[in-house]
Amino acid sequence: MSKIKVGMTLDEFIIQEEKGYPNASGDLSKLLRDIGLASKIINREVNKAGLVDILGKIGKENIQGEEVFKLDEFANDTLISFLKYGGQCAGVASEEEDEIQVFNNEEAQNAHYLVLFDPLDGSSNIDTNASIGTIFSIVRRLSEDTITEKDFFRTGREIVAAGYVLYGSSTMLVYSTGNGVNGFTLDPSIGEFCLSHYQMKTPETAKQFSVNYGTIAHWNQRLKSFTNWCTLENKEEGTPLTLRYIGSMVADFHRNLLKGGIFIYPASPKSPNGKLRLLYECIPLAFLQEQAGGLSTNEKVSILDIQPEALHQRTPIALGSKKLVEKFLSF
Ligand code: P6P
Repeated sequence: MSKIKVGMTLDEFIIQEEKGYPNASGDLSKLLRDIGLASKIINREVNKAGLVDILGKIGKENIQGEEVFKLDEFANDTLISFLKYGGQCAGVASEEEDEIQVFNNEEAQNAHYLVLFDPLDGSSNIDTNASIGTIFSIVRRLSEDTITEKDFFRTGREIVAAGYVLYGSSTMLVYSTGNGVNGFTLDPSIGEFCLSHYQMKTPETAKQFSVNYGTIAHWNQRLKSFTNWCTLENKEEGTPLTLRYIGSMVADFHRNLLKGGIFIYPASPKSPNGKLRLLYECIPLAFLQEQAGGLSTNEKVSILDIQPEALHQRTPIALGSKKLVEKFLSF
């Protein structure tokens, strides 16, 4: 009888899960705990953002050409600090860092894992109190030799774990190590993430879709035909669907993961590879989506089969309920 029960803490869950792998060193478990701890610190600042001088922009742009908010920088620095000194991580790739960060401190010398993350996705929503999130994926370093970008350029089939933290009406950590997706809700009264969503599965079909209609002028025919299908009155097809678009990928993704749906961010003439980053946004969320029974695509292949070639490369993406992604690809 599994000792997994709703309400157990993240640490207790990880210990129980680890028992299923007698040869596990426990390093990945410790790394997941470090990420959980860093996210609690980030959560504390996100939750009081309106009260202290941590809102607003810092007057610089990141390599993406996007305005950097104070909370972006705080989240990035917090994650790097916990990972650098946690002893399980040998280096990181961050949306906020131009280059990979290889750790040379003593604690990181024997670390086997690398972490790729978007420290605070949805920054443009920070000042309006909409949900934002941290997205991460974990890979093993290729060898004990010097770490290079190639160690980070891994397909979604090679990652060891992926997850996100959603700073919303409640704060949730959702992750997978390849054996299903589990969600933990932060209980502020004890400061612990507690299991609230065991073995999350995305419904095969659903009544909602998520796309920014403001970019319709640049859509390809497939997206125009699919969204037209979504809005038709057709009982047999189960349409029309409801449009839900928050503009914060983690929040849109999390809703679809739970309720079913499809999220689409297409390519456009301005962004021929779309806006969202492959390594630390699309691959981790596609990994979770496929672990939860859904599908992901760049309109040619699964997001998990794209071979990364550049640290901040972007990709068009559609992911969500299996039948809705299949319908999208059928046009
Ligand atoms: P648009 C937030 O800035 C983000 O990177 C994702 O979280 C979100 O899905 C997307 O951009 C929204 O982009 O162009 O619709 O505002």
